[in-house]
Amino acid sequence: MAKEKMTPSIDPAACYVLDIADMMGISTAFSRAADHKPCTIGNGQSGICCKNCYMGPCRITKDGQVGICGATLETIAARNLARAIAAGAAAHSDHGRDLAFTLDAVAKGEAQGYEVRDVAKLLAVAAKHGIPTKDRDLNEITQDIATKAISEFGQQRGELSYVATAPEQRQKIWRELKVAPRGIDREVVEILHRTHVGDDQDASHIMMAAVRTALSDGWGGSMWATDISDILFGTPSPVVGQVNLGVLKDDEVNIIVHGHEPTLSEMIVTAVQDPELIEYAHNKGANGINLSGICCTANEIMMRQGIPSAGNFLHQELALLTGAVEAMVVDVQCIMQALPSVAEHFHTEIITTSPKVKIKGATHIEFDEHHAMDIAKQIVRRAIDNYPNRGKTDIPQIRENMVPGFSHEYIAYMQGGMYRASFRPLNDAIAAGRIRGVAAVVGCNNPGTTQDKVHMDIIAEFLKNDVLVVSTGCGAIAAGKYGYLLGEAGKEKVGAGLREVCEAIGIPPVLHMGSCVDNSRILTVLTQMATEGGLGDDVSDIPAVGLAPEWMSEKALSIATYCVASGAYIIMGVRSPVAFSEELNRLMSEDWEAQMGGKLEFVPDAAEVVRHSLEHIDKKRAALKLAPYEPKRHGASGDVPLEAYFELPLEQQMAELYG
Ligand code: BF8
Repeated sequence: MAKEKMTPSIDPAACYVLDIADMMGISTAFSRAADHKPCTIGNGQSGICCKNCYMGPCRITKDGQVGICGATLETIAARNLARAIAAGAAAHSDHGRDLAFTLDAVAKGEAQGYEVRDVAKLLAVAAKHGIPTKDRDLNEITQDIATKAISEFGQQRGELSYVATAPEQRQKIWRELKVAPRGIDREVVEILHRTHVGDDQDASHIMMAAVRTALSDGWGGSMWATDISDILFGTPSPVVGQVNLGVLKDDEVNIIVHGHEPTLSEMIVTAVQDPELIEYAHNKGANGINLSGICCTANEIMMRQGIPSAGNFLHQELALLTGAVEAMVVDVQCIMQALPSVAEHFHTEIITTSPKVKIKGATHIEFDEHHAMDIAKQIVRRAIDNYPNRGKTDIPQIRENMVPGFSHEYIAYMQGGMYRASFRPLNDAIAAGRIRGVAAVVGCNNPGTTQDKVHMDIIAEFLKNDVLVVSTGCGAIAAGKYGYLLGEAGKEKVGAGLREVCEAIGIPPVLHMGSCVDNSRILTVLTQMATEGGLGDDVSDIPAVGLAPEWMSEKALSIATYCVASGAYIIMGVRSPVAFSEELNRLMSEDWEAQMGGKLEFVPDAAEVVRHSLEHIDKKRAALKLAPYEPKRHGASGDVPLEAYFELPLEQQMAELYG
């Protein structure tokens, strides 16, 4: 049967550039996905495949069949999923490790161009890990934090120290289930061991080990990555930025940084402001140097420096198709191997920089934190040298303003200022029903589904239903493209109660909280909401859900699993990697909910996702004995002209004021 033609994207900038690709006969992830016939065994739709040893591979296409070693459907499904979670946890955590090495080099005075930019954060992180700060030199504290972080990767026994920062009830659950992570590398290695032929054969036992590995990411590697990035580059607070392909400039040298780690990209941010390099660009006929980002590197430098984002994951090839990019500088994760073959139609140079990532056809300039600024300048100079080679350009003039930068510290600050920072107003607004609940809509783009559509359909419904949305990763970039990251996100778009809160505090209805490793910030927010009081004692009590509607990476599976283990209801879209194993799906929903209060489900349809989410939020509200959510109950305050307000009966005036 012919494959039904899917609309590739709801983003007009993407569609504009895809027409260019069509005209030039250049393939992109969109066209390759349309032509591709997915292996239904490999994606779990019509069976499952085990290739963990060389007696097979064994294809299991119905329940009751077993592999050559006797492995059952659910064991094979659990092994495959556990390996994917371990790979995702490894990627996030290795990112955290590299930041720890950079911090270590800073403490030793060996990291050219880096410094501790956020002393308050340094002291807060030290306090979290029991590192003394009183009367100590900042360098000594920095060294102790770096040493502590590095040691947690190789730690063999005990618990990661962030475990003790989770709500007490949560810690108890983890200890009872024996899933409190011991050491970051140890948990990843153990999954590889357990899933080797002839080892762990019990699906639920394998998945509990996967839970511990995912927790070593969320409450370990990723949390370290976020905290150390804040120490080195500053804790984000709201800044004005811009997003979409229209941020590229026709008359300037365009450099795009793409990938994940902020270490090199932050140096490039500094290098492009160097007067000598700007002068050099002028000498080559350009009006300046224009830096932008793609994927989570974009989020890192957008959140802190307001550097524009050229788009999310599926924009990486599209940016090159404008013909206006002199250099795309990549580090790790989410980088398509197709980039050099798209770039070869233009003058663009793809530059790999990580010792871990090389791509045939790309130039490799290896990053080293000890000489970071020299390397950053070398890359910028190279891009400028490439400017005269530019041919015809075609940049869609489509861009949107956005306000990212909602770190958990800023969210607390915005609710009470420097002296009364707290989560009390948010908890109160949820308790009063002004805000029905909170949803984290995060994750990737996936060309298996129309780009940004499910993200946007879900966000639109949540906002109408007074659900406050937080976002990270490529989902946050998507929200930015359609204007949801602005305070003026539209009266008709946002329910009256939620709008009242957003207008009173002065925030957008969707809060951009950062990159994918910054999902650890969401864990911290949930912890602070749980400990603030009024919404139960644990993350699992809060009327909240987490969604990754267009996910594609193994990291997303790790994030989902650590969020479930932290007590959240998580729904992932696109398709289930374990669809064929009813037993494993039941285990991750029913069993995990009974054991950990959180559950994981795969639901591709946006309307279904919203229905499940709102039902869950209302169920949690009822369990907390909060008033049932009523859409029209709140929100008239800003809409009643003052004279009209005073004409209201006193009772109603009070209701307008206090809910
Ligand atoms: O780091 S960049 S595609 S994997 S969401 Fe997804 Fe986007 Fe990749 Fe997470 Ni971030």
